[in-house]
Amino acid sequence: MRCFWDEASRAHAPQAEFFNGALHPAADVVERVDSVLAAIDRTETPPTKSDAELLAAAGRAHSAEYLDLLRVAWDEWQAAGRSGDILPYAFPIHRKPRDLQRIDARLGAHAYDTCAPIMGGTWDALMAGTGTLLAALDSALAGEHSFALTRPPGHHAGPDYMGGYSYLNWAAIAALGSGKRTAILDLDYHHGNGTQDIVVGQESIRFASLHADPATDYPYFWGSAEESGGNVLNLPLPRGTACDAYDTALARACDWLAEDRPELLVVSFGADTFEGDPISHFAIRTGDYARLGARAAGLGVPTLIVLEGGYAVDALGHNVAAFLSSF
Ligand code: SP5
Ligand code: ZN
Repeated sequence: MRCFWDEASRAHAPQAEFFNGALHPAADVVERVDSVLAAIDRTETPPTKSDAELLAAAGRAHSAEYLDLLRVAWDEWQAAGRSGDILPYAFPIHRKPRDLQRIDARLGAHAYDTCAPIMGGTWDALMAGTGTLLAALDSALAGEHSFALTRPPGHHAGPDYMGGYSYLNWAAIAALGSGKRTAILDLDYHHGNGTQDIVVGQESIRFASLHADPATDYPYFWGSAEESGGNVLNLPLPRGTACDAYDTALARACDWLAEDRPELLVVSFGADTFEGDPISHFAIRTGDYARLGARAAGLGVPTLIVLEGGYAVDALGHNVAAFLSSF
C-alpha cells in the first residue's frame, strides 16, 4: 500500500458551516489529517504537475464554468468587500440561472447547501489534492494498492456543484481518468450524490453506495433504494446499523460490482460510519474496519482509496489504518 499526501492541502481550513438555523464549527477540520498521518505508513509527496494537467484531470468530472468559479471565488468575494469564509445563501432550485452578475448568484448556482465554505486557500488545496489523487491513481494503475489522503472530501461534489464539504469529486476524477473499467464503492455514511450525478450512465463505470437512509439523513434528496438501476446501486441502511448488517450489504455491493469485471476499484472511504462520529448514526467499531476492508479487497483488483468523511478526529487515524490494513 502506497500512501500519498501533500502538505499544501492544509490551506483549506474552514471555520464554520451553516445548518439547523445556526453557524456551527466546521466538522472538516485540518486536524483530521494529523490523526490520519499519525496512524498510517509513511506518505509520499506527489510529483509536481502543471496547472494545465491538474485542470484537465478535474475537467473530466466537472464543468469548466464550475472550475472557474472555484478558482476566482475568493478574489471576487474580496472585491465585493466581504471578509470571512464564503458561503452561498440563495439557490435557483428549479429556475434556470442566467445573467449572473454577483458572486452570490454564481455561488448559489453552483452549490446545493451551505456546508461548503470557500476561503483564500481553497483553490490551492484543491489543486494539491488533485495532484495527490493523480499520483495515487498512477500507482493503482501500475498494479499497487494506494491511498490518497484527500482533504477536503469529494463525494458530494457534482458535475457543476459543491456541497457537503466537497468541491472536487476525487473518486469520479480518478474513475474518468483511469481509462479502465472501474468500480466505485462509496462507504461514507452519507450518500455519494455528487459521484452518482457524475458517473450515472457512464459505460465503463459502476457506482455502489452504502449510506444512511436519505429519509432520515443528509443529503436527503439522493440515494434511495429506488434510485438504483443501470450502473448505479444504492443500499440505504437505517440509523444504528452495526458491522454485521453493514457487511451483508457490502457483500451485496461487491458482488454487483464484480459482475462487471472491473480492472480498478476506487473506494470513497468515509469513517463517519464509526460509532463515535459526532454527526452520524451508525455503529461501526475501529476493529470492524479491517473486516470491511477485507470484504472490499476480496474484489481482487488494484485499488485506489480516497478519504471522504470521518469527524471523530482522535479515532479517525485508527479507523483509516484498520481499513487500509486489509489491502
Ligand atoms: C463528506 C461528508 O461526510 N460530508 C457530510 C456533510 C454533512 N453536513 C451536514 C450537516 C448537518 C448535519 N447535522 C448534524 C446534526 C448533529 N447533531
Ligand atoms: Zn459523510
